[in-house]
Amino acid sequence: MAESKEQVITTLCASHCGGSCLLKLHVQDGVIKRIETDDGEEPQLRACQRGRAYRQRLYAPERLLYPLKRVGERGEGKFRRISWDEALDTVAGEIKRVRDTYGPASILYMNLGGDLGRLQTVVMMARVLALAGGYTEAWGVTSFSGGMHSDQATYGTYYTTNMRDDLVNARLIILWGWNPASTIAGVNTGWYLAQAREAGARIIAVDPRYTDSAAAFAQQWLPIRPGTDGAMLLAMAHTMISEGLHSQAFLDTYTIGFDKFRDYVMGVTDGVAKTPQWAEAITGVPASAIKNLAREYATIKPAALMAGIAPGRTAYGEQYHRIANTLAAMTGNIGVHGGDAAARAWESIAPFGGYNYKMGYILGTRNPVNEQAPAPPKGSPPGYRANKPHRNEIPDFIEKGKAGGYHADCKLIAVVNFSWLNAVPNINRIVRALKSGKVEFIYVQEQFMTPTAKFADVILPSNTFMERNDIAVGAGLAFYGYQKKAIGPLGESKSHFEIASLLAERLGIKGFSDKTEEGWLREMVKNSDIPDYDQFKAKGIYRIPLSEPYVAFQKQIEDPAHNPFPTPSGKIEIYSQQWAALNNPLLPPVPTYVEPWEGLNDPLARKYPLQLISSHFKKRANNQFAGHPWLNEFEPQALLISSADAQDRGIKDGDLVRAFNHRGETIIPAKVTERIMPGVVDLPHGAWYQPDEKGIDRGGCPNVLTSEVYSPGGAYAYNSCLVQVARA
Ligand SMILES: Nc1nc2c(c(=O)[nH]1)N[C@H]1C(S)=C(S)[C@@H](COP(=O)(O)OP(=O)(O)OC[C@H]3O[C@@H](n4cnc5c(=O)[nH]c(N)nc54)[C@H](O)[C@@H]3O)O[C@H]1N2
Ligand SMILES: Nc1nc2c(c(=O)[nH]1)N[C@H]1C(S)=C(S)[C@@H](COP(=O)(O)OP(=O)(O)OC[C@H]3O[C@@H](n4cnc5c(=O)[nH]c(N)nc54)[C@H](O)[C@@H]3O)O[C@H]1N2
Ligand SMILES: [Mo]
Repeated sequence: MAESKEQVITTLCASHCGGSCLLKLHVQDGVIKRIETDDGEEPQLRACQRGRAYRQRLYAPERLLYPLKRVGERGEGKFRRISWDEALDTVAGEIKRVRDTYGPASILYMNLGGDLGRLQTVVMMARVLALAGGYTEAWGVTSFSGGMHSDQATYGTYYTTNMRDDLVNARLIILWGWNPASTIAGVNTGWYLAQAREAGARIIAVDPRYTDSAAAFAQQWLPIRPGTDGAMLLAMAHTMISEGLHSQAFLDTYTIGFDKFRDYVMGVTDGVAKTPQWAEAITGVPASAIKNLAREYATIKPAALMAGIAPGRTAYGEQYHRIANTLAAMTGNIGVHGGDAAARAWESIAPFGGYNYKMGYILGTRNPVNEQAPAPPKGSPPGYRANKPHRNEIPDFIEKGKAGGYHADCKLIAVVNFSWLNAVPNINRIVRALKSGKVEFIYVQEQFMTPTAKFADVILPSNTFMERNDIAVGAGLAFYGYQKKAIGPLGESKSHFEIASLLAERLGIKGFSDKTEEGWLREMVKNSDIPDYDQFKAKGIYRIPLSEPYVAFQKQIEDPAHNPFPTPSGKIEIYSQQWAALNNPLLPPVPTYVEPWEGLNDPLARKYPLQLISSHFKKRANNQFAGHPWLNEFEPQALLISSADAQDRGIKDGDLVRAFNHRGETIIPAKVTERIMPGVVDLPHGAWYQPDEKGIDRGGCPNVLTSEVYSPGGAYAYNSCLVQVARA
């Protein structure tokens, strides 16, 4: 038989790094033979190694291609293949049974990432469950609850960042816990940093690790103890105020509450002046370096303080973000080209992004269970509602239910796009709850046999973005991408839209959808900035024409009389009126450094003296690509430990070590390096939890060590975690 001609399909890799990068899929006879990326005119939308190596994820022998039913114990991972009919009848039957016996609030929907498209997302199953009567959902955004809560308090909105191409206009860029060379942070961010550097910008990294971004772009690295960033930023404010470097005119025009903040910084309020010496003792950063950075940030204009979200994933992480916001105001860097509002620096997905794409998730729907509780007071953490447990509280909710004061008993769990037993703190606690026998039915929609999928009663196989149609939006730059179906689905795997439609049918839901997959995409395009659907589909990319890089709050700054900030006062709220009304002493309305738990002053530090952070890893997108042979060869999972700490413990590079605390233990090789500060160890997040027969993790999963205690603003405190390390 003659071979058919090769076709090249342009699509977007909207994987859960949030990159949105262009891929060119070479397809022949229904098989993707080769993947390339953008090699056209600049600015390209160039993909990283993960997108280019996607074939090994797509065609992995481990892909789940058929529905499965559990035959062993929960968690054991023993399944048999069943038909789609049996799988759908079972899942729909269990949803009905649990809803009718216990009420819809007994159905818990656990969902998170996957691909960042507009149609083939977790919204599909949410719609099914909502139309079937409702469901319980968890609150708390793993990535940046702290940053979202703080942005909302200070600026009254989540749309707070400039487009990434505006970085080339900055004269100073501070990479504060921000490492786009690995985390992408929107396609091409590294390229814009490189251009800024070439144009003479000064670039400084404040990070416990000497990151790839620091190595490639920065002139200076300031190592800082995790969770202490607020203290250093306060000391920078102290220097600016003491030396009269702050922009009083900006503060007078656009903000409220600076006087209260100044009193706190100078020690008028609590008798403690937040001097650089004060901060040196807390942060480990020399007072002279803090002073220098304060002077540079106040005098080099424009300056972009890129406030990463990892320092916000700590105990009281929302305070770090609030103080960073305040410094951006003190230096007048908000609403101007080359500046930045110093809001959370990773928010590429609309509707969280800086740029407000005119395209929604149009298949979303209201959840009746949610609405049974009163609307939360303004200023509450994002997603909070009285009848929603925080995602970290789910094990407690499962074990205690109504008897423990929760709104329901948890009887059925639907898991979609969520590697729960890798992604959430204190996995041993979750495993205990899942083995408690309280939950009657669990189904998981997955592409791979994750540690979570092993706990399923039924697994529904979802396909990848190359096997279905979807649309994704740009991250950091203004464009849309059509994710065209390039090949037929592998095995019997199905798209999120198909699975949800089939379940809706079996549940007797009318009005799930009156359109085909393509019909919905057309509808989305109709409501967007894209002029023509068919052209867009054929081309794969639509760039929104902008005469200059989008800058957040430009209107508010240029013409404040007609453009108030969407806060209660209409100004940037250094003093948050909403937080004042919440009256929670742990959420002070004036940006404050609150001593974190599991920091070096915690008594626990005597037993577990090292601070563990878990960075996002270059070769994975969270838990995705974890088993990818090429990427694993490129950089295997290891515990990063400083030479000094390794020497103290007799650890050599490559030795197997135990990292442990009172919550759990993991055994993995050590990577001894000068690229992490003494006192801190890094176990990159996303490696799969692999318990041995004693329950000790052998996969190098940091969440057997992290704590489920969350910050008052809802932030997951992954980076506030004390451990000890020893040779295994
Ligand atoms: N390749 C890749 N890219 C990704 C992802 C991925 O898994 N892989 N995940 C995506 C997702 S979902 C998200 S939310 C983002 C996450 O993006 P980030 O949160 O920005 O990523 P991290 O690597 O966790 O942290 C960034 C840097 O902060 C440092 N850091 C950690 N704790 C502290 C601290 O307390 N203070 C200071 N100053 N620095 C600290 C780390 O050493 C690291 O270099 O990345 C996205 N991009
Ligand atoms: N210790 C520690 N833990 C962390 C973090 C940390 O910094 N430190 N970061 C946290 C953050 S910011 C996040 S966002 C979470 C991420 O946690 P998750 O959202 O759980 O991470 P993903 O890897 O996106 O998991 C999605 C899962 O859905 C499956 N899947 C099912 N259907 C599809 C599909 O159609 N497409 C795709 N692509 N996948 C599908 C994938 O195979 C994968 O197992 O982890 C959090 N966990
Ligand atoms: Mo995230």
